[in-house]
Amino acid sequence: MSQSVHVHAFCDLLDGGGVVDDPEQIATYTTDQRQLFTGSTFAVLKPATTKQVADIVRVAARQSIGIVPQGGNTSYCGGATPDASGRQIIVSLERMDRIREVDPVSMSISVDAGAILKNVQDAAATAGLLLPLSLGAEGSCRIGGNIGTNAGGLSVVRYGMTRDLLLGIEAVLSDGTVVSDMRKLRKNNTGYDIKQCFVGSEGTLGIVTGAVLRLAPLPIRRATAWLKLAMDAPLAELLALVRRESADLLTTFEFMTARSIALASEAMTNPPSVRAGAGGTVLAEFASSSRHLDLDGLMEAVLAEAIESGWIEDAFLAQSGSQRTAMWEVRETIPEGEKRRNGSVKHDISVPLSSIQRFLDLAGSQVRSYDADLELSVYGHVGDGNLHYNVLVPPGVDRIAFTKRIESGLSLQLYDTAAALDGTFSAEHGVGRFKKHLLERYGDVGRIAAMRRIKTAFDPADIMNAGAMVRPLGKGSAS
Ligand code: FAD
Ligand code: 2HG
Ligand code: ZN
Repeated sequence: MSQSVHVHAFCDLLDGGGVVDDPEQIATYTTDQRQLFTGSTFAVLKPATTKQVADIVRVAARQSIGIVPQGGNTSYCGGATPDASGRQIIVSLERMDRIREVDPVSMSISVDAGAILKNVQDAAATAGLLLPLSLGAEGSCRIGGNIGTNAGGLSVVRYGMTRDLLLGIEAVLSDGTVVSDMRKLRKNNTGYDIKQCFVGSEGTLGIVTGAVLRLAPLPIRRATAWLKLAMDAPLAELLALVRRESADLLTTFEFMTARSIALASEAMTNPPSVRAGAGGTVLAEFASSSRHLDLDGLMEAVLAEAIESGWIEDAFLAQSGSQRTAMWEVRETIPEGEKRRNGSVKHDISVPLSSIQRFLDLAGSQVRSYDADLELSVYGHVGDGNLHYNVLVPPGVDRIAFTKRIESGLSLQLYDTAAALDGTFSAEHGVGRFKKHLLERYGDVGRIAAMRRIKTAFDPADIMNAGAMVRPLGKGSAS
């Protein structure tokens, strides 16, 4: 069947604006966030209802057309990008962006999967509640994509990943069946927890169309501090001290090296004058919904103890909202700083907290012996054992060729080190198309077999995001 016949079949299902087949408009959807790969498609479909999603899936399945679900296209592993065959359509959820309900008593929010994360945060805040999922891309990523990648971000140390916030789901399976489980229940032991199958599934099992998310009391007080670390400060011990002595009011514990801070500062119009210590910096924040807690006093006491222990050289407590914003801006501008310099080869690793220091030591030696001229930007959510151990692409060098060279050499050494320390090659960014070989290299054989069985059960014909993460049984190797 010709492509124009396919397009007509979808036009019959969707109203005007629901089918994009103009090549120029399509182009904005077919390149991945890091601009490492451009795929091909004959149409981007933008359903407005769950029924339209189900209709699309039925037509696509009948005609053996693959589907790539897309949210904000901010993910880092190429999972939202179609392959080069031209036989996959993109289903963008961007028109399904309604906040369906905020329930302040149950402390939950029900949304369409295409809702932008920031809009969901704002809707919760209007009701005096917090959606405790926060990441640099929150102005453009969408809830379906957050579920698809099990997004982490900046407050996982207190509230967990997307997985921990998901109460209910609505999703369309590969034959058009709608799973309707938009429940607010904290407790519901009535069989397999189907919603969790979709978390981190990267569009390979079905299309998420709605979600119910857990909310928390909205913090009204925060204490934000910039900790200048002493050389070789023991990060895990420092974190344990801060958590214990703050009665676990810690919401953020972000590590940044001086190089990452300098990159962010170069990209900022008004960079703050704060500097890193000899061992880097930790941005730590306490948050509380109570008017009765003196968070600044608590932070000062904790910092004094950390200075006493010799783990930090000095610390600054933000004295105003604008000082706090400036500290946060440094952290959140690091990815942009890397991009402006010519990008980075990203290593989103995590190891058990007890091995963070060991990873930093071993990885540092590996980089030095691989090429002493390489520059690093190392930072991340160290409170969760997650580091962005990024190798900077030298200015003037071909970014894609450099990325390929590093990824086929040094990257594997770094991932081997993470694996030897019982860690992972992808802490929060997923597998997508770019890290499939790593799943095969490091994944437990039994776990991959179980993943393939799940994929086969949900999507035997491999309609849903074929080529990303994992294949069904009977379709060659795991990926
Ligand atoms: P997309 O990129 O559109 O899709 C991601 C995957 O989910 C794809 O496989 C896609 O097929 C699938 N998918 C999308 N929508 C659906 C759906 N409705 N149903 C089923 N599958 C679907 N990530 C973090 O975890 N932590 C961070 O701190 C973080 N910071 C970032 C900072 C910046 C500046 C940028 C650019 C990215 C950052 N990311 C971070 C990565 C990215 O924002 C997250 O992975 C995010 O969850 C992706 O959401 P999205 O809507 O853009 O998804
Ligand atoms: C962050 O923590 C994101 O800012 C981006 O996960 C990480 O760009 C990166 O390497
Ligand atoms: Zn991150």
